Amino acid sequence: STYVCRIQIKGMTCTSCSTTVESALQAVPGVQKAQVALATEEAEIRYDPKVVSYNQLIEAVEENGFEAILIS
Ligand code: 9UX
Repeated sequence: STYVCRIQIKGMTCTSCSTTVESALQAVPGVQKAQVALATEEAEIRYDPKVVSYNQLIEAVEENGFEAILIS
């Protein structure tokens, strides 16, 4: 199955930041697709909720030094 969630990410200041976060999210088992937009400070993530929870997605962002807030 697939859920889609959006996360607000604080602290990204360059495209290297957003690429780091995007790669980290894509590396989490259960994530099918992750797109991070620097301009809007948002990530859109498609994931299998049987494999990964959105709390784990937030942890993956915060492990890289950014603040993550679930928005939908
Ligand atoms: Mo860009 Mo982000 O030089 O922590 S990688 S500011």
